Amino acid sequence: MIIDRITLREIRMPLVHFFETSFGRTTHRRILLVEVRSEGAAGWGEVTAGELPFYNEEWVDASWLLLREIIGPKVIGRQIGAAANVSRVLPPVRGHRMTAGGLEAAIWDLEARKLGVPLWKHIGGSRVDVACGVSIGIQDTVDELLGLIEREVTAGYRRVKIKIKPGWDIDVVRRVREKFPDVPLMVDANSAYSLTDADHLKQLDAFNLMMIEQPLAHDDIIDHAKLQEKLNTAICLDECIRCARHAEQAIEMGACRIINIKLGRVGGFSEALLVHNVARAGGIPVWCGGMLESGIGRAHNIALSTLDNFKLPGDVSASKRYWQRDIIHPPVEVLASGVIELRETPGFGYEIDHDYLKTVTLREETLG
Ligand code: OSB
Ligand code: MG
Repeated sequence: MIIDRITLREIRMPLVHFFETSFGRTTHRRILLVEVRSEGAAGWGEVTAGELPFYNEEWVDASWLLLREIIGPKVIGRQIGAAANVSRVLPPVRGHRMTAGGLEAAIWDLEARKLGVPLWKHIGGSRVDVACGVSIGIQDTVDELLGLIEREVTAGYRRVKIKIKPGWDIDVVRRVREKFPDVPLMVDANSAYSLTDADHLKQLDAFNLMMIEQPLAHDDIIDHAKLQEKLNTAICLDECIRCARHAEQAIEMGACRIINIKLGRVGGFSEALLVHNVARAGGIPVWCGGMLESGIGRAHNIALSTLDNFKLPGDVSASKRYWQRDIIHPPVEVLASGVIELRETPGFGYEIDHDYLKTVTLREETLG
């Protein structure tokens, strides 16, 4: 394939409900979208970086520059081969995997559309529906949190994840468990603790949690291995796993029993497939993480979740939990049984609502 043009668009949309993690509260999302064009066909991807470099080192403004100045020019007008090989033709940028991953995902979408097949089949997925969980942020009060959990469980979601941080952890989980003794429940700390908190975190063993996600530093697999030895609850790594080699090392060290795969964090579908395969070979189940995506990134996550080792419900939920109106049509919907059904439409499977997209676009630039 030869990429003729790349169009970058930055959109801004308010979240239906604020989302708070241990590193801060988000009320609006600024999202960078990547459209690639080749011989009249289009493919779309989403850069999952946040507005500020707090989840990892990436952020929207840096991603825009990197795509415009460094990555885009290396791709436009060149024979790039198959989508599976794109990472090999990109310049050797260290890190910034979400940025490259947004472009890589767009090229997979383009290739699937050119072949006339749904993206999920094109990457080798086999599930015809995917199980959904919800990620619920830190709230102002525990009562508000309990109300939100009630609503999501009633809607059919198959597991609940709540965000924790020092001061919003053991007592909150205790109250959630009192009200919902049987709900499949997990917590995500987004690196808010250190190994010296091991005894404190050990108290979470009392609540029959499915897992505790990324309790320690974003780049520290070794300390997670030490912590996992002390906990009965499974550790799930998110931030730490940026490539398949990290997954191999984490598994070898016993740093986790579950892995969250985020398409952007690992740099796109090719690396996500490798992480998936490494985990499967090590007997480690995976699930698909989310980054408060618009419909485009959401649809890519749904496709990824059809791979066979995605054995646990992911943070892939309905558009309406995030957006009053999504930029895709139809919006992503979750059935009362807690699943999203896959579509047969070529590519990522949904239409782009171009009219609405225009109204939320802050800037747009075409390269090539
Ligand atoms: O750690 O999984 C995370 C959102 C922003 C940054 C990090 C994370 C999250 C989520 C939200 O948990 C998942 C979603 O609903 O998209
Ligand atoms: Mg996480």
